[in-house]
Amino acid sequence: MQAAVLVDANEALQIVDVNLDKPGPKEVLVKMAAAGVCHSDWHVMQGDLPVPLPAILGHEGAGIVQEVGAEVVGVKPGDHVVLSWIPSCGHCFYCLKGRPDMCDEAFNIQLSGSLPGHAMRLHWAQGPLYHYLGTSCFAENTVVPDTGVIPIDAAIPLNKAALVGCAVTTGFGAVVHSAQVGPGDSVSVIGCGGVGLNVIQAAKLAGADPIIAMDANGKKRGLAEKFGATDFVDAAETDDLITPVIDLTKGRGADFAFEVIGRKETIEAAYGMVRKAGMAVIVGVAPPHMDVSFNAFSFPSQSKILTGSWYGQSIPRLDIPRILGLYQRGKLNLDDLVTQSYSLEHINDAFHELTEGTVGRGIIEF
Ligand code: PAD
Ligand code: ZN
Repeated sequence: MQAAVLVDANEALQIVDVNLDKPGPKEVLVKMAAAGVCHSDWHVMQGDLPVPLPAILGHEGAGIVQEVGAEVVGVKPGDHVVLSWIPSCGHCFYCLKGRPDMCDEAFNIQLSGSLPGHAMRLHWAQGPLYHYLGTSCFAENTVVPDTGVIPIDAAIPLNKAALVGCAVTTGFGAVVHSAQVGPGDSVSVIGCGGVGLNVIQAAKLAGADPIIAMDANGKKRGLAEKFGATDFVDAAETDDLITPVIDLTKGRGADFAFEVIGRKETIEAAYGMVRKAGMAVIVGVAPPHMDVSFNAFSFPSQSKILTGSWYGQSIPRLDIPRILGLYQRGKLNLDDLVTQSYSLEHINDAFHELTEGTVGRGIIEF
């Protein structure tokens, strides 16, 4: 089958023929229909997120089950599924605590580049070929753990459902689970890409007002407003993102700020633009060696909450169908998120356009 392989950081993806084993007892073989192009894959391609290479990237996908292992329950061939890049085990400390986003087994899968039990189902002529986040969906087919497939209503177009595998669930959950934004709360969102637009639309759904969107690409204004932004700050025109937020929030600062890029300056700005006892939520993924700096006196004296959000602190098996239900009833917009679609052969163009900051979400259609 054809797949996009990353051999080494700072190289283009190679479209090559690879082999895929049959699924193990608790694994599922999925024929991919669509896969979103997320900045997290780009971080890996840039060498900013170290994972075992060579690997097949892609972690935001949907497809149709072809084959299931002997011990799989809950999905069968023909089912339409969204892949979850946190295939939470259900029995570790964090799963039992109701925090499957922090699942130990899912973290081990991420670090090892394999499936649970160190299983490797991908091979190519050159030697080992690693899995990525247990999903590896930049390929015509993939084998994933049964904990990483979420069955969905077959009436939902798979090229829309794919986005719920990462961008939508991450943005929605950051607002609904991590921050718990309520009606009338003021929200600022730095970065209006695939994930940031979903922070914006979830904030709108929660009743937030104002919703202040910020992006270094002025062309994002239209998309941000379409998804619910009440105000837009063009970050290319100012180094000071804090003052506009103070001005738009009666001189106080935002109740909630979301950083959805992963840069030092914008993470520090997010903390700076929330009011006393407000909350800054860092969604953007920064390189592991990067540090940020905050004024120490402000911690006790301003009592701001600084936190992060990983996969929207979601429970994928509950949240993915919940989000798709909101889409089906017209309350969440997935249709306008996809601004470009590409064939697998053109995946490097998709990443190029992602870095230009012009796309809502680019998607690979198989
Ligand atoms: P994207 O590339 O679609 O969007 C990033 C946006 O930020 C673009 O619109 C850029 O124009 C804008 N931008 C870049 N630099 C600046 C700047 N200095 N000031 C203002 N705007 C700027 O990315 P994405 O939405 O796919 O991902 C965004 C981040 O979220 C990225 O770091 C990704 O790795 C991370 C992510 N986190 C999780 C999680 O679970 N926490 C999940 C998925 C993605
Ligand atoms: Zn992602």
